[in-house]
Amino acid sequence: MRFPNDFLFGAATAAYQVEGAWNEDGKGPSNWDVFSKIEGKTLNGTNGDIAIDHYHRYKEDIALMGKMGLESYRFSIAWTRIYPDGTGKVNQKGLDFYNSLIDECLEYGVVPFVTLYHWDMPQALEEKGGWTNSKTVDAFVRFVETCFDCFGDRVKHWITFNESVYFLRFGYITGAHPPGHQNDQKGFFEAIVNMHRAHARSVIAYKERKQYGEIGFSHGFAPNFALNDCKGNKEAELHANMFETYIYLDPVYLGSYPKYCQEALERRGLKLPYNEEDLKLFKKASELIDFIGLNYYHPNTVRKAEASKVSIDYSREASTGQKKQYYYDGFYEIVKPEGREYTKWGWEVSPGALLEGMEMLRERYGLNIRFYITENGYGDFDKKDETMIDDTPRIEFIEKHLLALRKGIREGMNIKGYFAWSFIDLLSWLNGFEKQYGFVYVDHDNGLARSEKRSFYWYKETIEKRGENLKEKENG
Ligand code: BGP
Repeated sequence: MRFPNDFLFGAATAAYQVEGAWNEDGKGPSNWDVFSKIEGKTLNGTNGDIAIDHYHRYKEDIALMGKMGLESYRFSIAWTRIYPDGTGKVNQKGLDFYNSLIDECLEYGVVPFVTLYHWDMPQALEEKGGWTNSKTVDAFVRFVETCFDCFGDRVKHWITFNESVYFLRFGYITGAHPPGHQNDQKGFFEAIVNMHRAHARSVIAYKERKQYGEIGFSHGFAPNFALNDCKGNKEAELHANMFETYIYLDPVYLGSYPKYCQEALERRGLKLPYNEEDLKLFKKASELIDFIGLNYYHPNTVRKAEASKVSIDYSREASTGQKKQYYYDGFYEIVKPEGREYTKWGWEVSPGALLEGMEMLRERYGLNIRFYITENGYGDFDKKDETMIDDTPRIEFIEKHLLALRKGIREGMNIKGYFAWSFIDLLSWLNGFEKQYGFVYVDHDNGLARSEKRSFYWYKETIEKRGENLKEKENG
């Protein structure tokens, strides 16, 4: 079976991870520009000041996309290029940059798929409380309206937020992301509600413009499965899915927070600080939203934790999955059963769990809900040698996941596209330049020179043949 003709084969990046030029052409400092320079926060003190210099080399990079026949490029817009300090005047040079990046994509027939918030917020707003401050919501809405007005004639696919589950948990609980708060539970729940307000207002603002494109929300989707059927572990599974997925997606797709979460929070003297007006807003936006974006790398296996043993691990390694993780309320822990396949960073490889997880979402949000896989990929240590980099493990990983999606489509799932993370090697937020995902290698010892890896040609062929080349191995 070929993938349907309207299924998009894409690849993704995010502004902070590729652009560099952190203080050029009027760009303001972002929270990540500041946070990454705090000692110990990132691997070997790596930061995005230069990243892979996509800001200056985007034409070369998009030409490579053209050479590959890539159908869609998912990238994010740095808020700080458009509004350097979050409020105040728009920066024309920022608009110019994205206008020309979008035009360049279209020149090569590459469909732009734009993320509005991929974690880099103006530092000036972060200093005033970031997502805990309702003024950030107003500033964000102004930013996205500017993007719709300036780019919406050519951009027809939008994502409001990337992985709120991670930037909020790491930002307010583990401290691994900005603003670096540790166990700030009040701030955490305020930030969740403000993020949902910003999302809902953005969706409504987009639809009011009648630009006839689609808009969605990308979730960092790690579906949780109980270690076994014992009652406590099943409770852990439910709790984990509620607090890692449904608390983020229910307001977006159903217009309200899960009752389960509200009751669990009340028992701990906490609450989600929303009101009736918010619910009306969420409901309206939930009726307008077009798709769910899933960033899927791995599932989690969970078991009930022994509350007495639980403590939050604030280390960078815990946030990257390299160390054991406890959920911060002490309810469950993530375990890594033996005999399964894991990446070098301890992420379980399981295309089947993606489909199972998508079934869970269809049950909750509707069988015909439209999906895009907005990220999926394989992090590895790719080392340059004399010849082309042979990244066969990456090819195998992506192939398995595409086969699972094809099965899902055959069984009636409404899946409209797949974005490999990442098009090109880039900066990992916490893992520096060591953990690479790209089809294109970037040589940091040779002026950031680009070269294609074996996976580049494999993906090219997959796109050309619309997945028919994957057929033989489907049952193997
Ligand atoms: C997702 C982010 C991406 C990217 C990816 C890989 O959570 O949306 O921006 O970083 O994960 O993560 P890592 O580099 O930590 O392996």
